[in-house]
Amino acid sequence: MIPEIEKLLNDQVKYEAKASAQYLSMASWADTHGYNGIADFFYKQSEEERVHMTKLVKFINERSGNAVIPAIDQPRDDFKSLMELFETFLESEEFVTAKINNVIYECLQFKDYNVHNFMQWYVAEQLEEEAIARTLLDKLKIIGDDKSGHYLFDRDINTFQAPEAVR
Ligand code: OFO
Repeated sequence: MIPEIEKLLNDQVKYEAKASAQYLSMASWADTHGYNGIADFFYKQSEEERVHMTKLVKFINERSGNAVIPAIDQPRDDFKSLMELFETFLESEEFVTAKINNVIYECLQFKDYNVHNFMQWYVAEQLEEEAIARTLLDKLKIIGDDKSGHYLFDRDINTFQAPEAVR
């Protein structure tokens, strides 16, 4: 495996692991604030990011590279509001998308079409995750400080889907 690409993929393992830990922390925050639907949503997101990470670990090793399992800093758990929670979600997804785009850019520079092809799955996944994060944030902006709106948002969050255009 091209060393520069291996390094970028290992960095990506770290970003996926960080996202998984961050979403677990967000699920826990929601659980302790009475938002059980939101907690379930983030427990699921956390699992998904762990799958993204594991897929990379296996791919690196299968391509005769060496996957490095990273140490992870303690994630944030100091959210002041649902809005802040979901802004953090969108920021995290945008960050991961930028990193994935960079891996793809470098694959083209190094003519590593195999990794380029592998990374397309992540591109599609990010498109959907960013869309759902934006949709949820838009709904929260409409709801504002309305407590019964928050109640319904929590009740219905696991039925929301990404817009059809990205599915
Ligand atoms: Fe949504 O972060 Fe993984 O790819």
